Amino acid sequence: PRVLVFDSGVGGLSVASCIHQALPGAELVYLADNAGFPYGDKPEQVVIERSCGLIMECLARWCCDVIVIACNTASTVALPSLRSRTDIPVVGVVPAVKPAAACSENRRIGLLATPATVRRPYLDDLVREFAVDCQVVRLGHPGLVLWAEALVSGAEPPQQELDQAMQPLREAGVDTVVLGCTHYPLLLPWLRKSLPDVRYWVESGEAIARRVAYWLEEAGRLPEAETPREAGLPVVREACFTGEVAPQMDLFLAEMGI
Ligand code: DGN
Repeated sequence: PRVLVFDSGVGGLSVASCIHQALPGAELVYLADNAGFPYGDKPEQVVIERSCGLIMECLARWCCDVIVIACNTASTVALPSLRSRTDIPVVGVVPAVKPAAACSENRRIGLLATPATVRRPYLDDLVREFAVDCQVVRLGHPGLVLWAEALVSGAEPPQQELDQAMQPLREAGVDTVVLGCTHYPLLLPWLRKSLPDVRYWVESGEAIARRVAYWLEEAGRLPEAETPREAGLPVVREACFTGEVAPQMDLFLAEMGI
């Protein structure tokens, strides 16, 4: 089976890595619109047109069994349009508010996402539905996604600036943080330093991997649990970037275990 994983940049690799761990027998095609990065400050219509257009082009080249929009920002706006253009199951990401509410002991949750995602009304619905008894501090920071992307070129995130940005979450004393952007798991070592009292860091990758497994099973394409990949076959069958790629990308992929 083959799974198409899409993001505006390298953030979706955090999701690809979870899919690979859960389904080592599945082949991944990674598509990144890094020429259009970042999506967080683009008008909705632009995000819809770019992401759907690119995914459809990629599907014309690679037959895939499931499509994953591994980008919260695109998932919030592009899912209906993409689903109307293809019969292939599409899995989107939503910030993991529900699992976070299940973890939090002091009922104080921080939600980190792009400025676009924290503004979307569906987030209010998620909080109302799953975390109504929690104080949810939303932080839409434009820098985080850029720092995560710069990791590919070997640039360390500026810890002091990050510490400053996390101040509202520290002040609120949150014990749980939702990583509501697929780039953010890449920043975890630095985020942990900034917020040492946080006990639970919740991302969406594992839930997405389960959803992918569900659709593969529905299609009778689920690889057997212990199917090892054939030796020598790359996990990412093809990595398509719309823009320039840092020379260290291969190394970065290897570090992520994909
Ligand atoms: N990885 C994308 C997300 O989950 O929202 C980043 C969006 C962006 O390009 N800013």
